[in-house]
Amino acid sequence: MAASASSYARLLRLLCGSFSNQTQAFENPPLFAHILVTYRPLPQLQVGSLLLEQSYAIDPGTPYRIRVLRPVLRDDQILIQNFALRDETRFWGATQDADRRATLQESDLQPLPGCDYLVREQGEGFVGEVEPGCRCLIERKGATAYLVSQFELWPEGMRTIDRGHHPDTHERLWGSLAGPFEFERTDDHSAELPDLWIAPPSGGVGQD
Ligand code: CYC
Repeated sequence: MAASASSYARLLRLLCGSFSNQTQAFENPPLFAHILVTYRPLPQLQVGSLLLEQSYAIDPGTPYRIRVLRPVLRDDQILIQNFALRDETRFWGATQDADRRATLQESDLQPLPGCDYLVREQGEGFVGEVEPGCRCLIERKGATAYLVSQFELWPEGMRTIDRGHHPDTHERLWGSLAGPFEFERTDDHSAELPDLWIAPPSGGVGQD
């Protein structure tokens, strides 16, 4: 199904929030660590740019993953581009610090080729997976792996599963053994989205 500007805006709104898997982590230690995930808009960057931090709840100021994610609408398909950050420690904790967030510039972004996410609407939410081709290569603990990843997002929460596989043997090298991380939404930051990013297209009728 072709995506529209209104579904693009809905994805941005649903992503902009804070999420926690506290329930899952408390019910299933030690299979699931307690993880916090926050996405917040970066209005000074290109349309759709969101700062993402993932951290352990015991140490929220030291994210194990900080990225810029940028949903884009291209040829009626929603993609999410993923970027790493140059000297990323400068931005640790910036999802909770508006002043520091405002210093992040387009020149701080490093594209992660092969790591675009393909997204489609499903019911009240969205589902997606990393683009085909096994080209999203990640160096971790001295080994290169390609990413296999899926997510689901809906108004109350988010479910994600990320795994790294060996490029030749396809053996799983890292990632959850016990299935997806189940996050509940704990906060909504969509009010911080610039109006221009989520405005309905001008011209009205027939565009949607
Ligand atoms: C890596 N997770 C990645 C990568 C992508 C995503 C694209 C590879 C590129 C990168 O290094 O950033 C996931 N990107 C997404 C998702 C979307 C997207 C889901 C849609 C919104 O645009 N990931 C989890 C768990 C946690 C985890 C909570 C425990 C396993 O969702 C970890 N993801 C994780 C790790 C990496 C990763 C450890 C590798 C990053 C690295 O080692 O540098």
